[in-house]
This record gives sequence, structure tokens and C-alpha cells, in this order.
Amino acid sequence: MDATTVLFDVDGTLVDSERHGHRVAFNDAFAKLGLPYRWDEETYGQLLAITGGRRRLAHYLREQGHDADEADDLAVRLHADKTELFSAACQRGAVPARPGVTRLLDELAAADATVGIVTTGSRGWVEPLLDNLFGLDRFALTLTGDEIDDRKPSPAIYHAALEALGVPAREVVAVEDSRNGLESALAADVPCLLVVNDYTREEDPSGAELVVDGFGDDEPARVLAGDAAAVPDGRVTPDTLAHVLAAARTG
Ligand code: XBP
Ligand code: MG
Repeated sequence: MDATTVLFDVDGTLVDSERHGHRVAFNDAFAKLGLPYRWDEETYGQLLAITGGRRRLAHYLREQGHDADEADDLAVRLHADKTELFSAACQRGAVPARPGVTRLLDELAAADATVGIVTTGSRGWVEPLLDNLFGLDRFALTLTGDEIDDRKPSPAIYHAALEALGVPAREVVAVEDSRNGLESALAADVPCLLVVNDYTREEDPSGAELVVDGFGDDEPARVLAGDAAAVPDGRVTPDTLAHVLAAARTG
């Protein structure tokens, strides 16, 4: 493969973490502060339009009638508790990798690819999650919402990753799950493989070079948009990523 650099999103991409991971931690944080709020799966799916858990909380609290200052103060306290709770979940192995991710990361390592992380999530849980599941030393770069406050869909995190790695956008492949992540990559001119999940499969995938519904190890990955030849045996491999780069060059 000639795609020597791959930038992975975390939530929804490497791990299907939102529905039974982050959402549960947010609800436990509400309970810990004695607040009556609970996010059911549908409500949370709608709130995912807002990237960054603290901003998501502040928005919701303002909607519940808290004034802006009170909402911001509460959001900071809630988010600190939530991050601690979710970090503990990551450390006890309660947040599994999506099927095929570890196999793909191993294949990328064997192909001497440079692999980085670009997530709006908080470093407080991102590091223990990545270390617990994959080993942090596997990643040449890990950028989180703590370092890059201008969150997806802004391209800021991709620009920062490209600069840190010293690679041009068109020689990199982004692997994302959501419209926000896709727009961030596109705005930075980075070709994108979109691996959707139950929360994001109905979002607009336009702009992605290839759209699949998984990495293929539990069941064959279905190609939802793009060249099916990129996923010949239903598994996303380094050659799939090379196809994404080639499609971007000829697109
Ligand atoms: C997804 C997000 C994050 C998580 C919650 O990040 O938007 O905010 O939902 O994590 P990505 P925090 O898909 O870019 O990995 O509460 O730490 O923000
Ligand atoms: Mg994501």
C-alpha cells in the first residue's frame, strides 16, 4: 500500500463507544450530582450533533432552562465526573474495539504505515482506552479535544496532525464514522474512508471516497458507497486505504 499515513477517529470508529459507553457515563454523572436528567439512546443520538462532551452538556442544560453561566459551570463539573467515570470504564475493558480494528492496525504496522489519532474526545479517557486496547506506542501521534479546542467539523485537528507529521493532506487517509468527522477531514483536504455505525448510518456520506458498515471481521463489510473492489473479501485492509487514496487522486 502507498497510503503511508492513516489518521483514525476514535468514537464510533475504533470503538462503538457512544450508545453504551459515553451515554451511560453522562447519565452516571447526572446522578452523581443529584440531577434528574437522563439521556435515552434516541436523545443521545440527537445530541451527538454537538461534538465535545462539555459543549454537549452545556447546550442540553441551557435547553433545560439553566442560564448560560450556570449551564457552563455545571457542564464543567459534570464533564469532569463523566470523564473520570468513562476513563474507569476504559481501564476495566468495558469499551471494546470494533471487530477488525486490531487486525487492521496490525496489518498497517506490518506495512510500516504511520498511524495517528484525531479525536474530539478528552485525553483523560482517550489514553487509557488506546493503551488498554491497542498499546499507545502504536500511534505516531495522538491529538484530542484537550489540545485542539476547535472541534470537528472544524478541520483544525487534521491541520494540526498534518503539520505535526509533516505530510501533505492528499497522501493521508482519514478513517471516520460521522458527518462531523467527515467534514473535518474534507475541509482539511484529507481523503476519507467512512465506517458508519448505528448512530451515523443515516447521515449524509457525500464526500467520502468509500463508505462501509464495518471493518469486516465479524461479518463481511458492506460497501455502501464507492468502489466495491476496494473491499474484495469483505474486509477493510491496507489495500482498501490505498484504494481510497487512488480514488481521491483520480476523483
Ligand atoms: C466524539 C465526540 C466526543 C465523545 C465524548 O469524538 O464528539 O465528544 O462523544 O467524549 P470523535 P468527550 O468521534 O471525534 O472521537 O466527553 O470526552 O468529549
Ligand atoms: Mg467519531
